[in-house]
Amino acid sequence: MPKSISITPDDVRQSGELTFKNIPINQYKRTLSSELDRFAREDLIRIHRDMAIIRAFETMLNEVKVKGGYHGLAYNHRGPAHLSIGQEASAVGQAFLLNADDHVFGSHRSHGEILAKGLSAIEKLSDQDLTKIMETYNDGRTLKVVEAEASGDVKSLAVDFLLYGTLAEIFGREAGLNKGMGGSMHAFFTPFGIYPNNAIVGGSADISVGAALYKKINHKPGLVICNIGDAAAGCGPTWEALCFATMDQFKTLWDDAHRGGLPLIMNFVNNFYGMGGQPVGETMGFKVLARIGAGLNPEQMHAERVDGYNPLAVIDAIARKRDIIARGDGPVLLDTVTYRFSGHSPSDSSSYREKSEIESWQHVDSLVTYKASLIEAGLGSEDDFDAAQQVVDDLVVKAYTRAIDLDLSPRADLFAVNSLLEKVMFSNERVVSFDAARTPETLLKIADNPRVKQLASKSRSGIGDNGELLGKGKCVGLRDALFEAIIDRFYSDATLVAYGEENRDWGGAFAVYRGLTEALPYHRLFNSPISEGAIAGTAVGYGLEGGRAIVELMYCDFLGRAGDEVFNQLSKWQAMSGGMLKMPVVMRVSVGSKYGAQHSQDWTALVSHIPGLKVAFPATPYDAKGLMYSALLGSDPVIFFESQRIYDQPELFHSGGVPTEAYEIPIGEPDIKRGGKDLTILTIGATLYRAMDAAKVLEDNYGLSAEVIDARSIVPFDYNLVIESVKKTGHILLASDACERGSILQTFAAKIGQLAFDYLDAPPVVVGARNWITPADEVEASFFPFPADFLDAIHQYIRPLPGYTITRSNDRAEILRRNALGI
Ligand SMILES: Cc1ncc(C[n+]2csc(CCOP(=O)(O)OP(=O)(O)O)c2C)c(N)n1
Ligand SMILES: [Mg+2]
Repeated sequence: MPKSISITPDDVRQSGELTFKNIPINQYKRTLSSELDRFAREDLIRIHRDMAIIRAFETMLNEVKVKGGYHGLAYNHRGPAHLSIGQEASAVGQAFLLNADDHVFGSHRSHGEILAKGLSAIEKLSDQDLTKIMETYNDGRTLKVVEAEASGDVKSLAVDFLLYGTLAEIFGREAGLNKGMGGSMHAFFTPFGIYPNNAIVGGSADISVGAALYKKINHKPGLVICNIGDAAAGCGPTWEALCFATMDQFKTLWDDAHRGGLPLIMNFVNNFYGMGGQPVGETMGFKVLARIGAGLNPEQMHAERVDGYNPLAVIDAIARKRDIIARGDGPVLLDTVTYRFSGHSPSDSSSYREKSEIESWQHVDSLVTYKASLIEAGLGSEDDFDAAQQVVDDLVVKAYTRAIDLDLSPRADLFAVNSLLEKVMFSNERVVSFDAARTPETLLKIADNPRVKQLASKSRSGIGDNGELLGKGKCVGLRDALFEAIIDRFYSDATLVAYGEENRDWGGAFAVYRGLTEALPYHRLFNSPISEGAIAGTAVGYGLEGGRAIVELMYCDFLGRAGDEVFNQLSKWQAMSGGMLKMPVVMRVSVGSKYGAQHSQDWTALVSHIPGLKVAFPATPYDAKGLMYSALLGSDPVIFFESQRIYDQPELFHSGGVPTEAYEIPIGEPDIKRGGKDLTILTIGATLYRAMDAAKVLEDNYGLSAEVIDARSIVPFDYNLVIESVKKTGHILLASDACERGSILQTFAAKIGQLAFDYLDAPPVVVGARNWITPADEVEASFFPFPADFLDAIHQYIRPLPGYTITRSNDRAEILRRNALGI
């Protein structure tokens, strides 16, 4: 909270009333004939064509799913098809005015939006641009299929490209828009401004906010539209996204060049159903969805209900909302009324609605009513539209015939070594700046930074000239080392932003960012709401748009609050895009120790289990700085664990201490912290220091030399160093502060057992925390592994220590007893 905002009792204790503005509902009153002065005749006709294309495309898919083929050609599409038959006008109306710079995100039901946005972009882009896009995208693979029989102009070819690319993607073919790795619910095509569609209900909400944030911070043209369903209004992340999007600071605290609301239209595609649940009358209480705007900010997000069965009403709304955004008064909220004739999916038997209800909407089918108004306005005859329909049907048949042909449209060979998915799970690039042409915006020279100056007087090493341990206050600690890497990167990459809870002014919850507030303007370092989902989700949107973000969840215990964003979004989009997107997002999370059950868990296993995330956990200042540099120079999502136990830990291992200059430690390389020949101890995180203590006891009391290896990274992880160590020692113990059951160390142990079986004299043993809640700090030794636990495990399972007395029995009977109890 900045000091400039003062809370006074006189202000906040005053009595009064809060008033609301009226929220417009379906206020568009014009007829098509009265729009002839605002629209070109061919545009009005094209609106109908685009709706007809979507209808034909979705009808084809419905037939494929229900009848096992289309146009006499059998095909078994095993994947999903959430169709939008009936919803065409809302998609085409929305896309009509948009340019390729305007980015549209969507839901599982987005085929129609993809086609509408694509058709609109094709209309607006020059032939030259279209040709370039088609020739370069996916190395020209998609174009190659459609250009073989091309006969028309570039725009016609581009329409073929769009239909085929979308369908090939739905059918999982390598020439699809995302090389078949996205599929029906996730397909997208960024050159036309079609951004990721999301199978998680409400999943696009916070991602879109992040995309709008990217545009705003980096002065990129265009706006962002988030299309989510009406039932998504009940999702927590949607609310977090709305809160994040409407933060006051955009319009008050950010500097002149960046002041103003986000360029975002949060559009609820309101078809009045979830799958079968009904937000109005059953599962929600708002009655009219647009009402929710009233609770978000004084502008009520300019909320409005618009008739999505009239494409012209939607165009009118987009035009007006675009003006609001252009004057810096966004974001805006639309409640676009529509209805799907089709089921939730083709297997839906519509048990939750009356046939008469569907028929009442079919009665006002926008394709029929809009066509009637075109004819009435003299823009065509029935015969003209019949002929146009034939052209549309032929387009869909052509796309279908090509997309089902396995010779023309093969799937990626995922059995091959170095397969497509192996290549796109991570992008593995080193990128100094995602906008090298721009000078990073900062407030003072790095040398003038008060913390940088303060650190200049500290010892870089925790060990003095005579080998003595120096006091922590005198040395550069782990939090300082992180700060040095982070602040330096802010002076090299203009797109880099940091945000999260208490990031500004407070200096980050654990003071890693102290000194950053002085260095960075608001738009590069800001406080977010307490919205872990939105912190993660907006970073996903920011990253996939082309910027680099470092975000913080105070405690890794809060990962659950950002579960979907971390597990399904951050980790997935590089691969689901077929390698078209990058995700340069570093998420800092900390592991606590003395704050009890909900603030002291090591959840490395959770994120390490999810394919698509890199995971690092340094335990020394030297490693922390080098790994942070690598994370902030990479192009992949990194979950960066830090232990609160050791934030002030000086460097004890690297000779010379923490270098002042930049250096990188590759993510994935463990490091020997103590050489030895009798036993290997592999640790993750702060457990390193307790392993060092145990190693000393082993040396002093039992004459055994333990080799201590610090994992430093978890994903990726190069096992070679550990295997080499085991070859020498024949024994390995693995330790971390994570609960032992399901710990990532169990995977490490199994792998080492498998790969180094011939060299091991005993199976690898994992020592972790008990499978309990984290108790009070005073009794933490009963929970976290301490040196005595290491010695117990070594004595009982690795090699007996002469004369050793067990501290806490952990024999076979005891392990069986505890496991039978689930503890
Ligand atoms: C988080 C989450 N919960 C549940 C589902 C299963 N699901 C898929 S679509 C859907 C209904 C979504 O309704 P709405 O958001 O209104 O979109 P619509 O299907 O009407 O287009 C549900 C419950 C899901 N995909 N994601
Ligand atoms: Mg719905």
